[in-house]
Amino acid sequence: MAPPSLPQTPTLASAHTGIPERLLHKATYAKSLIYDGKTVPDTYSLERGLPIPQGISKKAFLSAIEELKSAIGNENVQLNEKEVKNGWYMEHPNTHDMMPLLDAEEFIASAVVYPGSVAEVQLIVRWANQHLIPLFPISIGRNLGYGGAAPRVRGSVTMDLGRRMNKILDINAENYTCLVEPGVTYYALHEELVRRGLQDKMWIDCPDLGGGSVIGNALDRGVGYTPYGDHWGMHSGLEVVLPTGELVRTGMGALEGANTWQCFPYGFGPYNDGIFSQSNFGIVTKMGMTLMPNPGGYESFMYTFQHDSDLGPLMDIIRPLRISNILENVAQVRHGLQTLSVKGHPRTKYWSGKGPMPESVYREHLKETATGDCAWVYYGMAYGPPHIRAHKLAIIDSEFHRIAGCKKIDPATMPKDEYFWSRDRIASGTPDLEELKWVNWMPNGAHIAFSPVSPISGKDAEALYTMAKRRHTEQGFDLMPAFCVGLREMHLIVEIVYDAQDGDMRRRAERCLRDMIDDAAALGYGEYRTHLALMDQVAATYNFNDGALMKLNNTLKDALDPNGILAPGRCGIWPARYRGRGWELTTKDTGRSSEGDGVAKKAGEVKI
Ligand code: EUG
Repeated sequence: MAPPSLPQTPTLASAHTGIPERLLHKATYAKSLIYDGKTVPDTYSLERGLPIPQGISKKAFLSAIEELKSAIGNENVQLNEKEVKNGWYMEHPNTHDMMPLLDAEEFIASAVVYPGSVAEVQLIVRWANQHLIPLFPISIGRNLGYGGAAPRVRGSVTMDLGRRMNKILDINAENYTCLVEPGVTYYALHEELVRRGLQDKMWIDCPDLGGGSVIGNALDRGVGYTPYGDHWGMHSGLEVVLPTGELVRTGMGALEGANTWQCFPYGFGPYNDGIFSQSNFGIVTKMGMTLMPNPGGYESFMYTFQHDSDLGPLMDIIRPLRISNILENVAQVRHGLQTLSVKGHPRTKYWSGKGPMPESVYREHLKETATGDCAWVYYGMAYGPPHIRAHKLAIIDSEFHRIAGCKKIDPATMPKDEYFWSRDRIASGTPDLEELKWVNWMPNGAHIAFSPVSPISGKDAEALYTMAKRRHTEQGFDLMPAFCVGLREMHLIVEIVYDAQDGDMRRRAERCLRDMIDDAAALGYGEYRTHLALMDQVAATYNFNDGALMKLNNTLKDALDPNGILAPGRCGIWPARYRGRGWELTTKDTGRSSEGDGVAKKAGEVKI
């Protein structure tokens, strides 16, 4: 057990990143499990000192920082020169990636700035243009598994929008919409619905963990588990500060005085929102989001399947049911091993051998759990009043039972603290913290995701699963896949859990991820999202017609950000000043530095 001296997790009452009071006991327990598994102190000194971005002298950089301090206040600009702290999910750093894939001092900020208004965001952007300093905006910075809060370019100044811009600007109970600032988390939005007595009327859609920014997650095209699980698809309206400092509202927000900004996403003319997601073309300062009406009842269900080889037939059964909305939500089809790891214990509790845990070992342990011995688990939900649910559940039950050995687990048999109930909360709009527990699989547990997209088909699921299994076995990792089933596609999520302090394991994790990305591309699959270190490689797999898509992105980048100050390298998009200087990290570079050889001296010609 962890020492009782661990400080209490901040709650929403004291921090915008905090945990809701109702989940405090869970946070306390999760934190103790994580700190039990840490073998090194949280805080470490920066061996390489203040990370100055390339293209500016230390003297000029420090003088620019002084200038910024006098413009927005000393307390709103912090240099990152001595030491950093890793913490854990609920007390995460905004200076670097606490789950590094490369050396911990590669993806790291030189300073963090905290704007308090849109005008200050504009001021900071103009300052960055003037001094040619790379800026990396974050909302909350909990993009964990994909780089967290870390900038792609070493020494970037991180703009932490969330700390001072975290208001829920509007909840419209007639239209079922809201308008939020970057620092609003799923936890905070949900608590506000409860506080206003609206939770019975409308739901949010949240990811597995609720600490992320509603804006940040949608911009990275994250996924949740109600019928509103496609977060980007469910947003309506953005307010954006462009890299040159102009302020834009998209969709109906462009019409002064419109009351339709959160009701109709498209407005008039080109639909521009897309260029501000997974990009470095602007800083989103407000976003509209739709809310789901309470469907008048809901019911989670869970089915288990006995054989690894049931995966293909199951997916072919799921596809027509999902497309016709008999299966209504973004469900997860999880591997048995992941239902074991989410109990929160180190893998050594079950097995202490090297390499992947043998199937016979984890299946024996699964016998003791609520799922029982199985290869796959389907977690889903039916919505609506009882007679509507009964109709759909009957179809699902007879279809799933076409697979021999399929079992429906009666929810009434599951204890209150069983993981099933966490899926139940999430699929009904109540954010949770349970999912965090599998990071304890390894000491100093870190995770990086491989996230390819495929049609909902047995052939595709098997091809990806077989490939991932081969690469995991080669590098000695346990394979814990989960398929998140969208409407006509599914995201396979393979989180490699590794010991962040173990250099050899980190390099094997990188090798495994890079091999899977290449293998997937050779089979025709691409990732929907990826870690900072892998963005160049993933972007290069989107290669139709001699990389025409990246040429278009580059054209947009140069037009919108002539000085190349905004999040250089994010999603593989490099500004002209960086291009052709070896900044791209490609498949062969495992373990190398993240930096290229300088930046062009001359900035763009546009005056700011
Ligand atoms: C998860 C889900 C994701 C993702 C990363 C992690 C959680 C897995 C559906 O998207 O991108 C249990």
